[in-house]
Amino acid sequence: MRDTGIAGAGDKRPGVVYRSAKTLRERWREPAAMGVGMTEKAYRVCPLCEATCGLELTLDTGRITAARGDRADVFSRGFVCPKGAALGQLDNDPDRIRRPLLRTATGHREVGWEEAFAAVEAGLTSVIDRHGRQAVATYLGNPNVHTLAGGLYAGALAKAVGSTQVYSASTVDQMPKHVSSGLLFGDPLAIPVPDLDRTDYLLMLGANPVESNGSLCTAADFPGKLKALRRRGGRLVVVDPRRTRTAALADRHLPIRPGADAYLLAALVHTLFAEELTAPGPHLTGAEDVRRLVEPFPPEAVADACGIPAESIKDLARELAAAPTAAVYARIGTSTVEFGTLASWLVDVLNALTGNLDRPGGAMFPLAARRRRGTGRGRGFTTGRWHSRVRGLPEIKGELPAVTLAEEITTPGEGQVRALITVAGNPVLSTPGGHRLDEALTGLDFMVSVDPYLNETTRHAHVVLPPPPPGRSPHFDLAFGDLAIRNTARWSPAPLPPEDGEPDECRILSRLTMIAAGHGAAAAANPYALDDTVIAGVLAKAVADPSSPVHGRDPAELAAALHGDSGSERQVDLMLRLGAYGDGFGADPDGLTLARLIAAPHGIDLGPLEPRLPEVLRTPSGTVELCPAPLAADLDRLRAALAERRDGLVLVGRRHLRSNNSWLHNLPALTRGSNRCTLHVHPADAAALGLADGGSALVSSRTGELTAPVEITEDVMPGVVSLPHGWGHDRPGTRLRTAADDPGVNVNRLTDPDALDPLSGTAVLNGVPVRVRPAPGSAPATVPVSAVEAAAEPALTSAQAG
Ligand SMILES: Nc1nc2c(c(=O)[nH]1)N[C@H]1C(S)=C(S)[C@@H](COP(=O)(O)OP(=O)(O)OC[C@H]3O[C@@H](n4cnc5c(=O)[nH]c(N)nc54)[C@H](O)[C@@H]3O)O[C@H]1N2
Ligand SMILES: Nc1nc2c(c(=O)[nH]1)N[C@H]1C(S)=C(S)[C@@H](COP(=O)(O)OP(=O)(O)OC[C@H]3O[C@@H](n4cnc5c(=O)[nH]c(N)nc54)[C@H](O)[C@@H]3O)O[C@H]1N2
Ligand code: SF4
Ligand SMILES: [Mo]
Repeated sequence: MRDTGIAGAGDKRPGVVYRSAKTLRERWREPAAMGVGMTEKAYRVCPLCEATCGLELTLDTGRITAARGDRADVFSRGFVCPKGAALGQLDNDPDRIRRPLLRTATGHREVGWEEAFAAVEAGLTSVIDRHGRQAVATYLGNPNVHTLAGGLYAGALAKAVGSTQVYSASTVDQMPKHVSSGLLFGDPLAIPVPDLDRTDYLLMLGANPVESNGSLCTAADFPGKLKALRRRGGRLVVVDPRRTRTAALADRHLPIRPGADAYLLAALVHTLFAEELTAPGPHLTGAEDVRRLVEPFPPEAVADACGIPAESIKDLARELAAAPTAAVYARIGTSTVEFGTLASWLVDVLNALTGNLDRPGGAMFPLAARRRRGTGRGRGFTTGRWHSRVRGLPEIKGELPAVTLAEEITTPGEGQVRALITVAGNPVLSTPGGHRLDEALTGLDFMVSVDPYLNETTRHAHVVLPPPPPGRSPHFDLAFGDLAIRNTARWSPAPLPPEDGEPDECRILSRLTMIAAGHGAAAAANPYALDDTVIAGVLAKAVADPSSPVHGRDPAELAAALHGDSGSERQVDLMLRLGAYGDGFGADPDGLTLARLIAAPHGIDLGPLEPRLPEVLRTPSGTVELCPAPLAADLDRLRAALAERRDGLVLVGRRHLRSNNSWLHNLPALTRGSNRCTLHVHPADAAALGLADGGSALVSSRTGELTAPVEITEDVMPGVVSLPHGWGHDRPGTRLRTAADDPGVNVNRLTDPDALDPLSGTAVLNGVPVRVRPAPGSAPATVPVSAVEAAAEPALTSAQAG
């Protein structure tokens, strides 16, 4: 057994009271005692997107029968979208897996939990014994940031496996922002967010929060906040190749050639310097170096690449500098591109140079309830501590790029991946070359997935461990407090009790972690051994830290004082009590504890964002290091690319309010109307290519091809076509009956696993060169798709009003 530092079975900590399952259950009304028609209300934060709306759930006979916005919620004040309103349908989806599945020659069959965990132990042990730990890869999908279990245990699981083969959805998403923040501020998690409620000017690039409800900027009712900004006389400028619903709300929409944001942003910085419009705040070094580095990017030099006139770029820079307060905010469309890290960095360079970094109305650092204030200095941030085996790609934040997973499985040799653990991920649909990964997964010796659906990825798993639905899971946002535009804290108890014998996801992941660490299934004897080890580790550090409110105290006594029926609850209590607003175990008797949060079902408001410089920094210099060497060097690549001709057709993505990546297509409430996997084409391109609205197009790229229905629309700029991701639900062996009715196609057949932003390992999902022509035999439709949709569109107003 490898020493992972995780306590063994039966190793209960002195002084900790382990309550029985019976006491746990007593916290809910016995479902049998609740007659039909007798309803109850419960409050739970929605786990479906980053907006983290508080929901008011109606419970009837042990089920969620309705969900609406909780008007008393301190953060979301009643906002809800159609996805949150469908939470009951998600909980009750008949296709949701309720018992563990074991793969057999004829398909998956249900087994008990003990048998499933024993199969996991046997499968992992067999691979590790034969090929070593390096042969086991872990892929952590997006919902891990939306579950308490993911936040508490997913990282521990990957560590316990003891392999560098760790992957996550971050490298098809926000990794460029982590790298840029790591280099600028010394902390990859220190991400400034636009102070939406107070800003006078918002420049938004590559984001469509009216559909996505916002990302790396947690704000419930993002659309309402954009409208409020304009009502109070502020301005909104949206940069996007598509005229999105967000762009429609803006004062100005600037269509940009996909992938060109780094040029635009560099030219804005150039203009600020050229016209002496900079006004940087304190705690900042490197501004002069930035001035020198952006010299090759005057607006005139980049206008063609961006498709935006030089004069418009200059005007934009002047407006930004003149606004009393302003924030630049950018998301997916600037992140999953060739120059994603450069663009992410230049966004904050603009915020800093205009004096808007860390001031009210600008771009500010949230202070989550679980965080402590920092010291203002640290070791900084590095990448490339190790490299991927096949392609030699650098490690970033402990991970390898998701684009390389398939070849790590299929390429023979020392260290070849033979086993895979997936938690809350569907990389077959969500990563470039997903069809190759689909094929690669068939060659694994062992695969286990923690997931409630048998989908395109999990259908390959030898064991599927299904977590209970949101209605039966407690919730605390461990991730989004760091990104929220207002500091709040909310604890959601599980609205409904677990089904008999069903472990919650915290138990599933902690047990998987123990098994991966080599403790064997016997570790189940003490379900909270992992929590106790984590708690003991945190307390040992805290009591030794002179700046901690518990400095010098007895860790065993502190552990015994923690509140909670489960290890996960005690971990949250610990974070809250040691956090910036915490009671410090008595040091501040009015401070935050889990017990206080439980007593406040609509949450506790901790106030608007406050300036945090320099305390938030962890750079060696103790300043915002505006011009980090890796970014300075990458500007050469940007300059070289400026000389390239780029006039072919390119593909971008899009999101729909009623989708959520790959996994909500099975809910009837969300899949009607305009939520369809169609190829958006501008009328001029359609005419040139001979495409008809409602007909089919054959779309091909360097790596694959597919056929998709055509939707002609002026909402996409000429030269650009758009397909949403997360579709392609036509694979055998899945159990997604509603989704299979209208499966769509997997756009990630077209995206290229070889194309990535080198600084962050992030895939290029936008600006993908494609060829498009009418599909052979495609008969042009007589009725335009848009007309069919207008007729079928369900009314959303009641669900959205909250
Ligand atoms: N072409 C293209 N590709 C993209 C994108 C794009 O814009 N364009 N966007 C990218 C982005 S931003 C992201 S985040 C990724 C997402 O990539 P992934 O995270 O790989 O995929 P998801 O579709 O989010 O899959 C989520 C999985 O979690 C499961 N799940 C849901 N709830 C729970 C739960 O409570 N517990 C557990 N254990 N599992 C749960 C679902 O059943 C599903 O299998 O896709 C990326 N892929
Ligand atoms: N309804 C819904 N909500 C979601 C999700 C979902 O799938 N559906 N997914 C969630 C996840 S995991 C995430 S990460 C967030 C993402 O949240 P957002 O970043 O807001 O995502 P999108 O709505 O895809 O908006 C990206 C925009 O970038 C534009 N774009 C594409 N290429 C470029 C480019 O080169 N430059 C510029 N300037 N723009 C470009 C696209 O046209 C699109 O409008 O949404 C989350 N919320
Ligand atoms: S915007 Fe919708 S999906 Fe997102 S948290 Fe709110 S209700 Fe849930
Ligand atoms: Mo994402």
